[in-house]
Amino acid sequence: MGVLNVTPDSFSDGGLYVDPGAAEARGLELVAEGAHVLDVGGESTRPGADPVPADEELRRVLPVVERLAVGTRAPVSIDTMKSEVARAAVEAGAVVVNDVSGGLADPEMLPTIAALRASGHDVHVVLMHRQGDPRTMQLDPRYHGDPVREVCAHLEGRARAALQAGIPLDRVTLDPGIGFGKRLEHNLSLLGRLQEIRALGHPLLLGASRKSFIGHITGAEQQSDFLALERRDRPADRLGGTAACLALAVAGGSVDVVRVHDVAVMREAVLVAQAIAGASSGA
Ligand code: HH2
Repeated sequence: MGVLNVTPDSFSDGGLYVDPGAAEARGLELVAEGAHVLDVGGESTRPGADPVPADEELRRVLPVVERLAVGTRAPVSIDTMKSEVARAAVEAGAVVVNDVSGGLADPEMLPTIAALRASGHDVHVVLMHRQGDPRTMQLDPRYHGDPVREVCAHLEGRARAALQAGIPLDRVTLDPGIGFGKRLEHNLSLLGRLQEIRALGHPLLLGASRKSFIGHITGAEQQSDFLALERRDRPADRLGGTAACLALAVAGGSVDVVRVHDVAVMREAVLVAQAIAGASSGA
């Protein structure tokens, strides 16, 4: 899944694709690099981000969804927490709704997806775990016990809510929400135990691309000498860390979709990891 943020303020690519023509060109580039799905988002969810009104989000994403739905064979996903945006995007050609609030931010989200499905749109939904909202989620994230078990229990509940709203379980993908209300140790536990979340029986999506926990591990943020300034920790430079996460997750057989900004490089990482895992399992 290639990331296409049509926002002025996303943490790693904000402002690059606000013009619909530039966004369309980037979408086509991501597909050429090997993306199977394009995830279009009009509201940043980075820590500290302010919410965007629905009319502004629609103004950003709709022209891009419309263009890509006709301009490429890759399915288009809409990254939104608002049912109004999800509905308009699906009517414009999107076939996946990626909701980082797991359907909780807007009580109409799951019923809207069910209604769209009933009217003939075979919409899939991605339900992600997060704790808190973007403005506050990284201030002091805590889990009462085992964070992985808490995330599993939460996601199981969200999948049940989707089913109750009328969305079949085979159309629900789950996501542990790396970086959303999680400290480094929480992210690492989740990344190391993805198979426990995958055991819930749903496809699993992983969004680790360029995220700040990578910079925390590599230590670039703490270095203060001149060279470190040259090598400062910029999100677009977290390629090696992103590739390591993806390779381990894919080789462990526990993820089905990886959401990435750097499709060509991550495609290589995934293919090599899969080949090694396949050879060592005799497949
Ligand atoms: N992460 C981001 C946005 N959407 N969706 C899912 N399912 N999983 C994720 O981990 C996820 C997501 C944050 O990354 P990005 O879109 O690059 O940044 P921003 O939210 O600042 O636009």
